Amino acid sequence: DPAALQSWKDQKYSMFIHWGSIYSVLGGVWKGQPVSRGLSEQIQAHAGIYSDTYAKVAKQFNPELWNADSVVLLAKRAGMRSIVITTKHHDGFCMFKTNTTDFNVFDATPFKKDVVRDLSEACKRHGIRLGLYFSLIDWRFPQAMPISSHNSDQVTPELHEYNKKQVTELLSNYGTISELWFDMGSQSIQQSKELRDLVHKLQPNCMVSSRLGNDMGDFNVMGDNQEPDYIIGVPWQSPASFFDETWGYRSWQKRGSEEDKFNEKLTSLIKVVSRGGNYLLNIGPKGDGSVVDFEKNVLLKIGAWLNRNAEA
Ligand code: FUL
Repeated sequence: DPAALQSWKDQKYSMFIHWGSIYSVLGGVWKGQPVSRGLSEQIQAHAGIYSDTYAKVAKQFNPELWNADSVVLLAKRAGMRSIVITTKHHDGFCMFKTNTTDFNVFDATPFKKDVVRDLSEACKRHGIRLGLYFSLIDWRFPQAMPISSHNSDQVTPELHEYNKKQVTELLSNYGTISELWFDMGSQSIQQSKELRDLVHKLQPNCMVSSRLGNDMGDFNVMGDNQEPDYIIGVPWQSPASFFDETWGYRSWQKRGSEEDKFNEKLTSLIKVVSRGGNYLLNIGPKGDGSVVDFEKNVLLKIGAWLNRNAEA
């Protein structure tokens, strides 16, 4: 639908949130040691953690500092027009209440809340759109390929059916969803087509990311932290992390100066938006639900700059 596409393009600048009940609690540390290999949201693969051991960490997840309203207000103050949150990352842990598995934030943590519901309601209250990240890889699923760090496992027929059930829940239970941010798994043409059709059947205006594979997306996602040097014709997006090394919270990340990061990210934002893209800038909240101060401060600086330079 051209109107849906245009309003997606008009967003220009959005917040990405990588938050998981297990990897955000670990924060890039395993057995007291920093895990420097790989992205921290993928610590299970990079530190070689067995599934049952990994799953137990969910018992520690009780984020008393999580406040969906203040996250949404931060996005708004930063000048962002939508939020995309991880509903399920490669570790397979669901940040929503699902009938498909107990490996979810409602059933497997002391928090006992549906994070996607919580955020969707806050988004509605404050009038900002919500999109959902959904990994097509699932290291937890019994018939999936074993855990690997290369991120391109073949999606088995069983996993595909399971993913479809979860996508159906996500597009039925949380109101209007602006984009379904599928992340890479190796899908057959038929699998990609079925997922795309399912999304459009449930929510015709929901935009599908190109990482669904087989050219079935409604918009093109660049590589992580990649910004094209030229103007491209199709709707596109640059997903950006604060630091190349991670999207999920990493407690020992060296962050440097907020001013430098502000300049770097503002430059990227301008470059992407002036070329017609959507800049999707990530935050990685901690396991206790709080937003990292460094990230918050940089976002607020960008928001203040945008306000000062807004068209009259
Ligand atoms: C990648 C994932 O493998 C990363 O963990 C992260 O979610 C990034 C946005 O997309 O493909």
